[in-house]
Amino acid sequence: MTKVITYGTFDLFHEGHYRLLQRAKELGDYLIVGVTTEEYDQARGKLNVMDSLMTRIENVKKSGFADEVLIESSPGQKALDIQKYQIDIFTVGSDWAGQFDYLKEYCKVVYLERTKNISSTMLRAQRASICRIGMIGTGRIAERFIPEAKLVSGINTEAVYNPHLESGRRFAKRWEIDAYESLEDFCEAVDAVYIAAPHETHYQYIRSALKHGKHVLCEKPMALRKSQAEELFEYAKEQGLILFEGIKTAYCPGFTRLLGIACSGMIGTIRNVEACFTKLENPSHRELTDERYGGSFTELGSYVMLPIIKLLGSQYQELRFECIRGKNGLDLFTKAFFTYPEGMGTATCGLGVKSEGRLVVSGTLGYIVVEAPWWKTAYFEVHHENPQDVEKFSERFLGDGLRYEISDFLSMINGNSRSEYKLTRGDSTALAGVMERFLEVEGRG
Ligand code: C2G
Repeated sequence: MTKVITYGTFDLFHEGHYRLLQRAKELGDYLIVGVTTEEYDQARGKLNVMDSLMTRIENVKKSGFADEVLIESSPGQKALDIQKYQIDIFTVGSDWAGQFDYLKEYCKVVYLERTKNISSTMLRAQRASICRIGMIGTGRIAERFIPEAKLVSGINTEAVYNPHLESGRRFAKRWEIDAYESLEDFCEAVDAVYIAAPHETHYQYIRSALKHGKHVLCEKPMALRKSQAEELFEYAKEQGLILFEGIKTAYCPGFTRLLGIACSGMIGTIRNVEACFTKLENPSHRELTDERYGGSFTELGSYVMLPIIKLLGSQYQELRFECIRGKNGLDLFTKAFFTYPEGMGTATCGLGVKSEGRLVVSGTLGYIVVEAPWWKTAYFEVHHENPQDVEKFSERFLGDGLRYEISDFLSMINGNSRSEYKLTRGDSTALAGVMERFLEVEGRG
């Protein structure tokens, strides 16, 4: 008797799950299915699981393919189960291709092609449908999006669009999704759009997606003019659609906890916020060659401005910039100075100069210090006058961190507005206004 085993969350049970179990059973005579526990999903960073473990087990059983169901509650369990149950074949969908090759030591490993275009037919009875998301852009950040989106239950990446059709086709083949040659067809195939294209194309792509009635998650900087940001948010509101700016720091648990503590009075009144983020970039990359929209501030400014805008607001009295520029005039290292009635902020970023990436929030009773990579906040300290009096805080930050913004984006789409406060339309509009000012001052407006 050939024994087969597979594992999954099986949340919001859909065709992809059904077909996986069907083909898994066909691989042998006896199929064991491991269903993940809430705790294990938490630990491996799978977010937004809607159905309880019992519901997910029931749905697997109802499929009729499982001869036995067990629960998966820890990372090392697969190898132990395979030995304990004398398994011949381990199988899982091809979105995991290569990631379970270590199990070849114990049994045959088979990756079954994942199912594309999950419709909601099987989900009619479910209280939440699967959100089909498409990506505009196929660059480095786009490459990071798909593995992160896979760990957010309830969302399926189905499509990609790139005006350079060959790039789109190559990306689609690599990630087993569909490439579209027209933006219209692309929009028709999805419920929401993730924009990871060059900065200056964001405005048009957001407008097109909203016009097609699609929710939008757009990489930062979402807009390079305040009026554009205001117009886009207004248009999204009129259409009853969600428009999110993707600054992953804003949605990560550690950063939101830091903001809560900073505003709790624990460090008194906030007087100064200093954030620094530098990343030495290859001089041949777009960030340092695009003389209109390249440079440090358009690339990293959204991150280093975020804590200032979130903690001191957008009603600054003065704003000025100091830059070190390269031969082509692009800013290699930039400081933005914000002056408020009772506080100040300094946002420092650089692609051509390396510095200590630190965030310091200073108050009348103490200060918060976050070492690099503070933009992926996982640990921070609260210091007071007495150097012995230090409080330490840590929050998990998993993977590339895009899953947090994707999870919040999805919950907003599903009508749960509890995440809105993390990055409001006011925040994004203020950030666009600073970008606009910077480009004006640089003569690139
Ligand atoms: N699947 C698929 N097609 C889809 C979606 C999922 O074939 N459109 C497959 C997955 O590859 C997996 C199974 O269905 O083999 C269950 O998917 P999930 O519930 O998303 O489980 P996952 O998070 O992929 O966990 O330890 C758990 C395993 O690592 C799989």
